[in-house]
Amino acid sequence: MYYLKHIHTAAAVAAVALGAAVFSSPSFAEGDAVNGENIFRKCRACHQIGEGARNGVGPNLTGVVGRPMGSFEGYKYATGLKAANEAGGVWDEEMIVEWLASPKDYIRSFTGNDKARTKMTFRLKKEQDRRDVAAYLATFSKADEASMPATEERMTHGDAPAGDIADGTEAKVDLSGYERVKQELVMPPFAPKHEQVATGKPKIVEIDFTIEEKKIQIDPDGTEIVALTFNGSVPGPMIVVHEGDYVELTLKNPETNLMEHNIDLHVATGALGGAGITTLLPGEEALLRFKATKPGVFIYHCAPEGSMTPYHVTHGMNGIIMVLPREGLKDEKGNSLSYDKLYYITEQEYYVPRDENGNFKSYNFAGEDFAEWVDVMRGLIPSHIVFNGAVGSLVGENALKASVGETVLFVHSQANRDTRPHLIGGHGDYVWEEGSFNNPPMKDLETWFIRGGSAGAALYKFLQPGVYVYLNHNLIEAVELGAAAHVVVDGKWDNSLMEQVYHGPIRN
Ligand code: HEC
Ligand SMILES: [Cu+2]
Repeated sequence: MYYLKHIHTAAAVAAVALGAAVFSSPSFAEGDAVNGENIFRKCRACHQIGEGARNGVGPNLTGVVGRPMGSFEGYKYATGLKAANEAGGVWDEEMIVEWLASPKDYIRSFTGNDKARTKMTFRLKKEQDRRDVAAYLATFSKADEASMPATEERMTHGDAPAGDIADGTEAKVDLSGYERVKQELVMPPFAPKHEQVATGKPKIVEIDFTIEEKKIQIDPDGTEIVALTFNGSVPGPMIVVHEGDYVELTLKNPETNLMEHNIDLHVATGALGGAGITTLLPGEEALLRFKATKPGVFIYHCAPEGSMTPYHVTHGMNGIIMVLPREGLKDEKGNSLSYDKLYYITEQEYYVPRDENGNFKSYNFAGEDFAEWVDVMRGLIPSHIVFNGAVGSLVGENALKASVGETVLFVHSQANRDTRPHLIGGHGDYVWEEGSFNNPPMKDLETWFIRGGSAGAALYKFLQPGVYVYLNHNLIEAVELGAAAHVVVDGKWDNSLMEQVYHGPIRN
């Protein structure tokens, strides 16, 4: 067999050299593994194959020809391949040729279920390409390596068994007394309209999130990534509710997307913060209701499974929900605190892969950078560390604004790494470093610490006009990588706080 394949390959090479006329007939006799290797480059965005291959967006394809469908250990298949597996389906070359024409149609006709779903949306139009790539896959299925041992996969959020959620015996919640309100979400760095002190009884607050996979520019040099976003922005919109409210979050993953997504809200209790019951394939929607029981600022983020979790978070899928105490914010003695403005800053890092010349690479669809991004990510050296999605997103025209005498609440998160906000020329008058409004705020801080995977809040009353820099006081991360914003403050200068008494040549 190996010998024959060799001959075939040599013939193909010769044919190509002769102008490929031989292959223009539509007989599609046999796939050409050499050409198939070329075509497999299109699959590499999502699949690895051969020695040391891991699961990526799609399962490890080593040994897939002759392997039961939907069976690679550690990979979470969608319903279609799971059903095919239970039905005893085993991949052969011919089946893969058909699968690649349209995975969705194939799996629906294979299982006889027109609701069966697959996560693979990619198609190969040309039949010869499909035959060639199937032949290439078959070269990894020699008898002795037909079943490769599964690579060890770490367990994170989305992997855990969603087990005991709702078996139908639990008491129904009585929501009859609750008023419903829809929150009009706004783009960061702004917060939606809200009361600081709640009036009336707890409500049901409806939130609509649509997941968008889209290209965004992340620095002034034109570097782009295919970001993964809640509602199209990095970070996702800020949600604001009060303690005791219910949040009803509708999460949509449109058919036009390529990847699976969900949401884990650190404020929510149970089911992996909601991730366990909101995982959505393209074309699906979920409605999650949870009670906001703890006042504070909390992050939310996407958490699909394994390496996908940090991959999605570092592609933009994170944001903040603020749960205000019903009576509003309080100082350490229980006196009320309020703010004139709220700015919502989410810090996040990117790990953009580089080409052989050291330039940032660009990609065209969600997930295409998966394998390379994960490699950079594992080195723990971000290419960018930014506020609100891009280097310079909060400077110049988009600088934050305030006036002397105004009190501003800065809400800041980092879903993945530690950070240390600092306001150059100002302070944190009241700081809830760990984000919980049930704890008394710390007072008069120079720099505060936001732990990776959390949000914090700092209240400051501006006393002098001018341009303030609000940054991550790891100055390398701020100046070299991007984590800095400007606050432009107008008003009258106060000489009692500071005065330039002299500036000029040295006087003796
Ligand atoms: C954009 C990502 C993506 C691309 C590109 C892609 N696939 Fe897939 N593939 C997937 C995903 C995701 C699955 C798992 C599908 C599921 O669970 O429904 C999958 C499943 C498969 C399976 C079934 C494996 C099994 O264990 O049952 C085969 C075979 C396959 N792909 C072959 C290919 C080939 C060959 C190419 C290139 C021509 C390709 N795929 C391109 C994402 C992709
Ligand atoms: Cu996601």
